[in-house]
Formats: sequence, C-alpha cells, structure tokens
Amino acid sequence: MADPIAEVAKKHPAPEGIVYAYGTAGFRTKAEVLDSVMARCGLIAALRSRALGGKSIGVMITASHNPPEDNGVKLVEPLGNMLAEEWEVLSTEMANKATPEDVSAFYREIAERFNIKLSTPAHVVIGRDTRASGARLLSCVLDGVKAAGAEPKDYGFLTTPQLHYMVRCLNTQDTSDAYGTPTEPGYYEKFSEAFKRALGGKKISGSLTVDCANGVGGPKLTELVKYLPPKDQGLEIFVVNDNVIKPESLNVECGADFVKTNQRAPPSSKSGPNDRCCSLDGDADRLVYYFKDSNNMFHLLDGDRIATLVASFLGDLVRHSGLSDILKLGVVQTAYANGAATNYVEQNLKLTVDCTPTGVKHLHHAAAKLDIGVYFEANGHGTVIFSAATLEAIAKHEPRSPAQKESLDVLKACIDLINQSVGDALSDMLLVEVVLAHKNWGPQEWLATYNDLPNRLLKVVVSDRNQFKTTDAERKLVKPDGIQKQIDAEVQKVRQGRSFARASGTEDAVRVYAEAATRAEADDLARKVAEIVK
Ligand code: 16G
Ligand code: ZN
Repeated sequence: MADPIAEVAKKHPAPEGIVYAYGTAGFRTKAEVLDSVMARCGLIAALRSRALGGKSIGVMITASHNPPEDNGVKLVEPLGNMLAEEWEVLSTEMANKATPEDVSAFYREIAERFNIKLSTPAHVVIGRDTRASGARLLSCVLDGVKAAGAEPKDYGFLTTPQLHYMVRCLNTQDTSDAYGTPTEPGYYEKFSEAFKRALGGKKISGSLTVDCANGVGGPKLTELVKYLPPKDQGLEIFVVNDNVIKPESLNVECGADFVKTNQRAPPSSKSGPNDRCCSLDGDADRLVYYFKDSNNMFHLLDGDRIATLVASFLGDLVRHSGLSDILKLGVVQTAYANGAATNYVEQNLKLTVDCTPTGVKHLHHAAAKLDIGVYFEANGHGTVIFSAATLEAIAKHEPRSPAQKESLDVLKACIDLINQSVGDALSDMLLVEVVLAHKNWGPQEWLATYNDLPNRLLKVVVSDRNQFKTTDAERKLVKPDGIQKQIDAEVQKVRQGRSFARASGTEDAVRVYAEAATRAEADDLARKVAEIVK
C-alpha cells in the first residue's frame, strides 16, 4: 500500500543544500524554497493536534515585515500561544529530513515518542497574508495536512492575530472560557463592541491615519471600520497603503518596520502637523504611532510608548476600581527598550519592570507570571495579559461607589478589547485610542510623558554570529572572551550610556544597540561597539 506521508514528501521535495530552522518567528526565508517546509508543517500540525487530543492547531503563512519575495510559516497552539519549544525542535528536524522515506519514518517516530494514535481526529486551521506566493504555499500545507489524515480549515486571508483568535475560539467553543465566534464577523463584532464600551461615552478628538504596509491589515481594517461606531461618536479612520492588488508593494517604503527602523513617516504620508498616524506591519501584529509637530519634526511613539501609556491607564483603572491591594501590574520589556521608558515606569508609574530576551514568547512567558502583565517590544509587538485569578477577582469585585463602578466597567471592557490570544495591532490600536480619549490627550501630551534617550541600532556582519553568547537578558556578552570588558569601557566614557550586542535571530548578523545623553554620544558609542564586535 502506498505511504501517503512519503508520497507528499516526494511531491514537494526539499531543495538540496538548504538548512532550515524554526526560529523566533517560525520558518522564514525566500518563498521559492519553502514548498517542502510547508508540506512538512502540515504533517507536524496534524501530529501536534493529535498529541493534544484533536484540538485545533493553527498554521499562519506569512513573513510579516520581510520583503515581498519572502514567506514563512508559524504554528499556533490551541489557546493562541506560540508553538511549544519541544515542537519547534521537531519541526526543524522534520524540515531538514533528506528523503521522502526519512520524512515518513520521522513522522512515525514522533507518533511513537508522544504516544500519538494516528487514527485520532486532527484539526488544522490555516490563514495567510497577501503575498503572491501564499496560494501556492497554502496548497503545500493542505497537501501535508490531508496526507496526515487531518481535517483542514482554510480561512483564506487573515492577519496573524486573527488566525490566533480563530484558533482560540475554536478550541474554547461551548466551554465556560469561550473566547468568541470563530469567524471574521465574530472577530470584528467582539472588538468593536468592546471598543464602544471601553470608550464609555468619551470623545476621540481628531482622526487617525493608518498605514497598513500594503498588507493584509488593509482590507481587514476596512472591514473592522464598518463595525465601529460612526465617526461622530467614535473614531475617524483613514486607511492608507492598503494596496494588496500589487503584492510587490508589501512593506515597501511603508509599514511599522520601515517607520521604526528609519525613524520617519512613509514617504507617501500626507498628514499634517499633529495628525495622529500609525503603521501596522505586513501581517498586522506590530503597531507604532507617530506624528509631525508644527515645526515639521517627526516624532515616533513606538512599542515602549504604547506600553507606558497602557500601563499608566490600566494602573489608574485598577486603583480607581478599588483593586490595587490585590492586583499587581507590571511591565515586561527587552534590552531594546529605551532607558527613559524603563525609568519612567519605575520612577513615575511606580511599577516593576522585567527584562527578557528578544522575541514575543519570552516576554509573554514573563508577563504570564504577573497579575496584569503589559509587554511590548520597542518595535511594536505586544499586548497585555491577565492571569486567570485576576480575571476572577475583577469579575467578582463589588464596586463601593459609582466612581469605582465606572472604572471597573472600563477595565472590564479593556480586557475584552485586548486580544488575549496574541499581540494584535488592530486591537492594540483601538486600545491606544481609548486611552488617549480618556486622558484627553493628543500625540504631543503622550510624547511629553518622558524624553527618549538618543539611540542607535547598527547591524554588523561578522564571520560567525553563533560565537556571540549572551546572559542577563541579552544585555551582556559572555562569548567571545573579553569583548564585554571592552564594551563596558566604552559605555563608561559617555553620559547615561548603555550598549549591548547580540546575535540576530532572524538575520545573519550581530545587532548593536547604544544609547546616551546626546545623539553624538549615542552614535559614537554604537560605532565603537560595532568596531569591537567586528
Ligand atoms: C522576530 C520576533 C520579534 C523580534 C524579532 C527580533 C516574534 C513573533 N517575532 O521577528 O518579536 O523582535 O524577531 O529579530 O517573536 P532579531 O533577532 O533579528 O533582532
Ligand atoms: Zn508581524
């Protein structure tokens, strides 16, 4: 009898000489060499579903902010979390098997190792961004899923957070933790309804221009807007850079990564002084805000700013609801967070700050240990998570005054407004708008909360980035020997200096970050540290 696993591996052979790795954001590389990886991810997803008794596992086909010719894939756990680490390793091993027979043997080996009965029903849920290669890669995933005898559910185009949402909804349906209706209208209804409640009758001043990176966020935001309150009672949104008909324009001169990296608005931007603007990335899981002041100066309000804004607001709500004795709020950042942001959270907001290595899963893990964990990377990835005990305490809490009730109602609405399955640029954006409306702030007031230290990020090409080993949440190098000492010596020479170097998880390079009291000192420090690691 034919072996369907070997057959599908034969249909999508692995190109020779390429070593694949399931990295911080799944597999990601040039789309033309991903067919075999996609088919094998279909197999792994089916096995993972079976290992969890048939729960739905997500497969998202996207390369986020990467150029249009790239693509990638990541797997999503039943509640919307990132794939368990052990299964990342299995995925890598599967992707690198040489022959169809090796693939088939490894498939059976995994089943044996985890006591998986291959006759158990399996469910795999798939979404993709708008890249030209998406349709072909989807068919490869479907081939893998079907070869494994699993049932695929293809949602077509979705943002990454929408796919996470669908997975969580499907797995919680008909339980007391039901997250929502696993459909696109279900998603828009849930978040727009929470947005209305969270606004609590407050007015939003001015409009918001949203740059969608010419990616999947564009059409999805246009759809979401239809569910939001009419603009005179809610928010006027202008959707720009939403051309998904021309996939070669994805992330080109626009999007959150462009704005954060270049520290400037997309060249196509026509916004005027003090107009609120924000940018999504190619799969709408990153968000940054910005504006031009009356002198035409550009100001970025990045992930650090979103974290501080949201933490200050949620902290106030917890206090004003009468919950501050029992609920502790904390902020989780990475070493890339601006020192001024860290300082502001500790000194002004009087909240704890944890620092973790780069990558959503590390921040998420640390935030999950808090009652209310606000986590954002400076690049705009992030969300807020509430522990089960926190949700219960909030649900049970009896307000002692109308003012407490009002705060409690807004707090509850915010919980519903924040996508609990993963960081979501669309939901984060609505949350920022709610906070600004309650504080009656424009971008200027938001910016005025603290002054960023000038900083510089450099990419250094080295002969072997794997030599660079870090400790202390990537803030110190332990290898190569002696380098950290030299970095420390340079840091000492500038005012308010801080610098670190780490191997990138997504590119073949070492990244150097430096900040200091002045632009000249920050630039100089970055250059010196780059020289040291070179
Ligand atoms: C991945 C991570 C992102 C991180 C980036 C760092 C996820 C979903 N994505 O894109 O959070 O900021 O890698 O890239 O975790 P780097 O290692 O090249 O600096
Ligand atoms: Zn992304």
